[in-house]
Amino acid sequence: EPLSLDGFVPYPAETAARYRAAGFWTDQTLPEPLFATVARVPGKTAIVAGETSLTYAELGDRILRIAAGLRHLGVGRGDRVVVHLPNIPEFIAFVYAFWELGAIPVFAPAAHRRTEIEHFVEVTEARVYVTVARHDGADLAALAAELKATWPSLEHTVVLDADGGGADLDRLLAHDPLPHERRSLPGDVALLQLSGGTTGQPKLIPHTSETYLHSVRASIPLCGITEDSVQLTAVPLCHSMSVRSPGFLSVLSAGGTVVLAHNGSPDTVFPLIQRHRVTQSSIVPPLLLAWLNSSLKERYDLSSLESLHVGGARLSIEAARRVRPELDVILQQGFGMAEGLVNYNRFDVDEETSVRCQGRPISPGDELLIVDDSGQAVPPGVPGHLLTRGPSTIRGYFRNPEENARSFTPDGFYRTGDIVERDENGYLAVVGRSKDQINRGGEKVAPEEVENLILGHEGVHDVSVVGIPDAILGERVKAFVIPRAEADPATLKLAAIRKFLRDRGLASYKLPDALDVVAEFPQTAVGKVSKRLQRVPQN
Ligand code: J2J
Repeated sequence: EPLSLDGFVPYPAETAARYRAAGFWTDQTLPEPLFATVARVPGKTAIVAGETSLTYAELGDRILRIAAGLRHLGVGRGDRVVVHLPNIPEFIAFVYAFWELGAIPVFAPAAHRRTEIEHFVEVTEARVYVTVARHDGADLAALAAELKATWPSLEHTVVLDADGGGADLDRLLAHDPLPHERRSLPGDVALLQLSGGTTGQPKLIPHTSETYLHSVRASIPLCGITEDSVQLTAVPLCHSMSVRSPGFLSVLSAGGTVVLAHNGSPDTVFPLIQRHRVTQSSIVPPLLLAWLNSSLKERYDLSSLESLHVGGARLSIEAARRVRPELDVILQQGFGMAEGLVNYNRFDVDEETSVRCQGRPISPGDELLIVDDSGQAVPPGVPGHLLTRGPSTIRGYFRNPEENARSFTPDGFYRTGDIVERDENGYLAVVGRSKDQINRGGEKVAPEEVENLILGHEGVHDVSVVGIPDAILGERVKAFVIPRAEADPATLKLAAIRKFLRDRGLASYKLPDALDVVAEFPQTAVGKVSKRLQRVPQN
């Protein structure tokens, strides 16, 4: 009866039994908390986006109509589908419709382009691709047509208007709603999220209803989510922070309201906070800085805001200190990862902990190891590599045995690649990183992926991509290029390389922000490229 899906690394049977006995994993599938809310408070507002607003009854009806339409197309339990949508209500409606059917959505960031999406379709053998006709200047309708013509598994594409809606949606909504019932099991893989990425291609993270809802249930009280919560979603909906930390899954199960914004800039979100009396938002540090530094702060009534969850990248202590005096809200730092583990500062921590630390695990089932280079546990106050295992954390990436051998220990601990320091009370501070990854304001860039594409340029002999310090983003992307002797220098300018990568269908946040053409790379003692030296600002 459990779904068998090749490429999913299961939990050992005795571990699964223990998580169920402890109540970490419950007998619930992802759509069930939402439909309980629909039954409880049908007339309450579930989602607001622009001038659109949906009550719980309307949202439930839409989900079940879309589900009926998708089932008519043959979509069912275990089918992989790619959801590639910006922050519009259809994102939420479609993922719930797929969950209702037991299908497995891949949460593809709207910023992704052909290179990334094609990889997801290929690896997952996706049967459906849902997108908008245009996004940020890109013709995604054309991409949908191209993918459908190229990949035999891809039977259906659903192309919405840029702001949602359109004929493809109307066709689905014309169906009578399916009855809401269980069509999958709590232990089935229910979604595939993207890992931050350190390798040539983005890795897929398989969560079940059990692993995911455990994180949701723990987040609700720790983030103060109730029926009165009005949550603003200003970072991409596909991000863990928007889905489950505490995210729309928490708010919709509590009976609150989710307000969607296309971006997080003050001129977009401050009017929304004032108008909808927003109480909570989960944001990345660059957005927080923009809010703190905006003169619009005084022009809008932001007094409804109670707490801000800030995570995804390092927040400076100086910025953290400004939050309470300047915005009059509780700053709740968090340190999570799509692979599973989430840490939050509790609301009642002292001021120093709230600005210096990024939280402690949200589940008593989370196991943390903090070790030195030789694998020995380090005492409190000493930085070490963080490894973790627990009821929300995966045991392996989807269909990626080579990466799993590197990223997971034989007894199932995930090597986070983060260097952390734990204090006497168990609170963590993220102090560094051992993985080759760039954290561009919370958006993760795998240097290897960008390097591989640049190596395809005819004028390039070798390339190294690193993160360099940036006052707002924390880091930005820099490429060092060694040209071929015969290369035309004009083709190696920053703008030319960015266009080259864009033409290859790479998401724009991964494009180099800076580029140096050099004769050679600095070397380490053992003759490898020293990315550490390349990160040092040149002037
Ligand atoms: C420094 N680095 C941080 C922080 C994340 C919930 C769920 C997921 C994420 C997330 C999240 C950091 N300071 N406060 O933030 O609150 C870096 C680490 C980590 C990686 C995971 C949340 N918070 N990071 O960010 O899968 O390097 O998930 O391993 O996108 O982000 O990135 P991601």
